[in-house]
Amino acid sequence: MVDAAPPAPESAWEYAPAPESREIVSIAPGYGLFINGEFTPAADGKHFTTLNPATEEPLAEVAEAGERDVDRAVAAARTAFQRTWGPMPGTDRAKYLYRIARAIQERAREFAVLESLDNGKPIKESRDVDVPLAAAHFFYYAGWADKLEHAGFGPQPRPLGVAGQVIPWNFPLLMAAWKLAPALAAGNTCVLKPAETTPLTALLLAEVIQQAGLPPGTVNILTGDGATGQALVSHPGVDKIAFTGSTEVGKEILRAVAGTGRKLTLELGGKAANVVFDDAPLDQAVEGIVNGIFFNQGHVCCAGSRLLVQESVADMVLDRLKRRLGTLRLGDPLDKNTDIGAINSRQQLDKIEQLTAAGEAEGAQRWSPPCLLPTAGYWFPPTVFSGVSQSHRIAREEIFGPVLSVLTFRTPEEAVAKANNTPYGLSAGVWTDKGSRILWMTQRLRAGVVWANTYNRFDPASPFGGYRESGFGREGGRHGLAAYIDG
Ligand code: TAP
Repeated sequence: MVDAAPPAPESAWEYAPAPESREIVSIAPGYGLFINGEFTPAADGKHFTTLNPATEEPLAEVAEAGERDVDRAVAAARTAFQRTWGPMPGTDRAKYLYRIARAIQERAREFAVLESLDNGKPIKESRDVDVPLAAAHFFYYAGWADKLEHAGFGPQPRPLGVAGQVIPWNFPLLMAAWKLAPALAAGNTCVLKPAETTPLTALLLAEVIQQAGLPPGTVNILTGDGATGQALVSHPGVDKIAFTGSTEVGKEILRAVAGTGRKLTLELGGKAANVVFDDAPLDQAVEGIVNGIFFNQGHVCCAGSRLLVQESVADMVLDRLKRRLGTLRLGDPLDKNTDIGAINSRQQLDKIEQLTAAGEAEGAQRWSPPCLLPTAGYWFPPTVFSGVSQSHRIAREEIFGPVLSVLTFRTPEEAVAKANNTPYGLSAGVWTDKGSRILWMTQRLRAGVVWANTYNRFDPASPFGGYRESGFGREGGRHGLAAYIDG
């Protein structure tokens, strides 16, 4: 009898480095604000540095907009609304939006590399998710621009005017597309404030907007920090405010806007339950759990950060999950084989470290696969907490990092009660073989989106948004237009 061949040494299975080239992107040493179709320095000359979070290498100096810049941008948007973009027929607005969509596709590699450099996310995600979805969003809303009277808002839907839009750092280009495309399709003009740590793809989008020949002032992009965002949302010349970010800041904005008659939509945080029943296809469910919480380092508002697994299969699911996590590759975001990239900022890393320390202190069991963290930059290993109870902070608070809290349940009623035991209500997942159980669960889960036997699926035609502390209003689909139409 011949002995079976010995298993290959582990090193034989290591992937060779497969770095995407940076050459496609030329980052300027400094960037101005994009106001009235031109790049211009901040009125008071202030600027800040944007870093590569994977290496802490400075990438560029970026202008920091103050109140005078907000005034200038809002005035430019008002003029464009009154004179060019607002009165323009929808068929013409559509042509500009199609141009933007095509230019994003043509420059897709450039956008993807720049996004990974500035944000820290793996290139395979920026290349296969962020950039194609951003282009798809512009294509989708370009299609609506000349059909608004058939969208269910009456025979002559009217835009609101100037939209002030503030976005976070987790999907910088995609969040810009979610905000700009429906607003422009409906005939509004925009002033957009990207997050302080990820301004570069919004500035590249400004170049695309110039390239597409949009009338000056239609889109204005103001880089800056929280104070810039605050100046924008409290500016009296803004008719509509659209904010995506933390619940804490969303509440502040809600208080500031109350009583002003200005329209507001808030897309805020989440603490989603991903519910796995014992009849689920477990290998598929494990992939869904991994995608649910480790995609984009867990910096996802709808991340499945609470795994609720039926007690009878909990050990088996946890074993398979750990085995799968052992195969994830953490490291250089520009490497095409990387699954887990860098944490976006020192501040976010501190928050993740603080909350995971609280998890251990409160008695949950922490586990991470063996995983070497790079010495420079901001990194956190994929982490699973088992033995979590509902009162633990890691089961209640949004961590916004690659950290999964595992809880168990025995009956569907208990699963629903635990899943809904959160102030948030953005998303949820259900894994089961039975269609009837999926319907039963989706009717009871208080979440804006419920995925069944899948997770983190996005489509521009599908509305997305939350309940309760996850905010209000919908982005995507026909519903996404409603936020930018008067009435
Ligand atoms: P925030 O700190 O709230 O920041 C979001 C944006 O608001 C940034 O551009 C920020 O500027 C700006 N900002 C800060 N303070 C402000 C103020 N007082 N007034 C106006 N703007 C202000 O959130 P974040 O940490 O960047 O993002 C993570 C959060 O966003 C998570 O809670 C996540 O769940 C949520 N999120 C939700 C969704 C949806 S669709 N629901 C999608 C993505 C993310 P700076 O960058 O300069 O601080």
